[in-house]
Amino acid sequence: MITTFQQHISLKQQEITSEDSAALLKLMSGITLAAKMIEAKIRRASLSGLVGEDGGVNSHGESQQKLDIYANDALIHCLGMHDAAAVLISEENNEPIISDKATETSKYAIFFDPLDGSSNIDVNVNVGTIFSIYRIDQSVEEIVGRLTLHPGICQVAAGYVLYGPSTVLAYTSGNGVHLFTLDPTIGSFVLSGENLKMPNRGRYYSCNEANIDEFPAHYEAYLSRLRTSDPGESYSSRYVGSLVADFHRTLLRGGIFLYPPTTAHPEGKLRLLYEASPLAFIAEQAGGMAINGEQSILRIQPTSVHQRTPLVIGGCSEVELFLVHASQPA
Ligand code: AHM
Ligand code: MG
Repeated sequence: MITTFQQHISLKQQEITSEDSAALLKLMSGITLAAKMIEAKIRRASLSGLVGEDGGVNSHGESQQKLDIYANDALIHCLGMHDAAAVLISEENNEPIISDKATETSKYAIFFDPLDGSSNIDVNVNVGTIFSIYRIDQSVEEIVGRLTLHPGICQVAAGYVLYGPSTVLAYTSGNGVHLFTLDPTIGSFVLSGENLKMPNRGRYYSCNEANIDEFPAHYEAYLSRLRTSDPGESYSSRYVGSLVADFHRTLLRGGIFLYPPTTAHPEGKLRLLYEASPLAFIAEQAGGMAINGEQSILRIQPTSVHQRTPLVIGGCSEVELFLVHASQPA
């Protein structure tokens, strides 16, 4: 018989504190409902006028697609239906949003990238939703003053939804990584993989090599070594340009994904709190590693909600090999 996502979280309740488990059930029910709404809109986007830009810009000055706006509204609505969320932090909003139903007992901050992979939205290529949940110890008034940020190691749960040929949800609350596939015939995310393990080594490296002249020298040298690996250990490249899709392949097949600093983005392009950290939590729970080129992503103390970071993530041996090459003179 099947196990749904909600059943799986309930069954795992004894592994986390009861307070966290009750709140996580509410939060995850909000996220899965929003994911199903987003999934349905993506499937029909080109038939219902939901393609193209909306005309607005997001917190990074990037133009917003209509589906970015829809996905953001869906998540804010669905996460705001319960009192578990105190504050919502989205890529699409400059400032943290106090949840509609927040009370003094609301103890969670949810960071999310509503629809990751903007350049792929209009061309029917995989996109995703990334989320990260923290327990916070601030009143609503204090949050309005300034939300206290914690390193990724403090995440209570994290995951992503990948809208691909099938829609899958990967999730961790610190007890392994579990995978659920949306069964459209019953409208539920159904367990399709438990305790996933990222292969230590893989055959693929994944990065936007069009930017290679802008990468720091040690990234160039490392990529050059991958390209000239011995036969039998040689790599192929794969790059979708949607972080969720590139990471999902890396989780299942192994290998390494890199988004180095570039001239255009000297701090890296990806966002620490709602892109790199949740995927780092998943990677580490699956036996992989994630660094900013030097230190563990999960140990970085954030200084702002939309902070960017370089990202090197993948199988343990792959990331360790990167570190060895990075420490050698070019
Ligand atoms: P987005 O959140 O606006 O979609 O930007 C993040 C995306 C990632 O999904 C992907 O890894 C990266 O940007 C691709 O960037 P580039 O086109 O520079 O390779
Ligand atoms: Mg993104």
